[in-house]
Amino acid sequence: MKFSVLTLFPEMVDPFWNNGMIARGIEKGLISGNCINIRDFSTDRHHTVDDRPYGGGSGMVMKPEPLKEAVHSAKAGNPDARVILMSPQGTRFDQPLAERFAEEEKGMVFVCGRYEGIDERIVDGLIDEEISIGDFVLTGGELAAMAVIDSVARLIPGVLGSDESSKSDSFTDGRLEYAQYTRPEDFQGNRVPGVLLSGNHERIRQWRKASSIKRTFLKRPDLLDNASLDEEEKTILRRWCRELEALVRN
Ligand code: 4G0
Repeated sequence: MKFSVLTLFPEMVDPFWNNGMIARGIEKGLISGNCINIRDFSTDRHHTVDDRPYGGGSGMVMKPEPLKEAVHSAKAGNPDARVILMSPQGTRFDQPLAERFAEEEKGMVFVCGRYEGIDERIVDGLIDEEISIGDFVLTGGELAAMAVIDSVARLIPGVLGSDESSKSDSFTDGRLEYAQYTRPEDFQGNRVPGVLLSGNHERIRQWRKASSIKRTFLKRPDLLDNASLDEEEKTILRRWCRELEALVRN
C-alpha cells in the first residue's frame, strides 16, 4: 500500500514515516509513504495557498488551483489511489473501514486541509471519499490522516510481527480486549489474578472471555447494542448478574 499525504506542513508528517511499525513496514517493502507540499504547486510570486471566502466572513479558504495540481501530482506517482479528504464533515472512520481500506486499496492519497476548509469544487471534483476520525475539530487534517494511515498500515499482512497479530484486537470482533498483566506478580499490593498464573489454558481462555465481555459492558455498552452474545458470554453475564444480586442481598 502506498500512502501519500498532501499538506502545507510536511515537516509535521515526515517523522511519522521514520518510527515504529510504520518504519518497519516501509523497510520490509510492504508499504510506502510520501508527503507532497501543496505550496510547491502554487504559481504566484508569494506562493499563495489560501484566499478570503466569497460572501465574506472570517478565516481563509484553501485555493483550488494548487490543490488540484498537488492531487494530480500525487496520483501520477500513486496510480489507482483513492483520494481522501480528512474533514470533520466526513464519514466516521472505524475499524471495519480500516479493514476495508487495508484489503481493497492499492494506494491512498490524503488531502489535509487547513484554515476554514477547502474550496467546495475540489471536494466535488477530486475527492473520492471524505473521512472524519471523530466529532471534533483539528487545526489541520494531518493528525487525522496519520491516525488513519497508522490503523490501515498495521492491518497489512506482515507489517506487525506474526507475534502481534492484529486479528484479535479490540473491535475486531466488536469486543474490548481483556485485561493484561505482566511482572511483577505483586505491584504495590495489587496481585495478578491467580488464574493467569495457573497454567490452565482452558481456564485462562474463559477468564479472558469474561474479562472482555465485562469491560465491554462497563466501558463501551454501545458496542453491545446490536451485537449478538454467544452462549459462553450469556453464561458469563448470567453468573455475574447472580453475583451482583447476592451482593445486594447481603
Ligand atoms: C477540512 C479532520 C479540513 C475542513 C480535519 C477542517 C478534524 C478532522 C479541516 C475543515 C480537521 C476530523 C470545515 C473546519 C481540518 N479537523 N475530525 N481539520 N473544517 O477527522
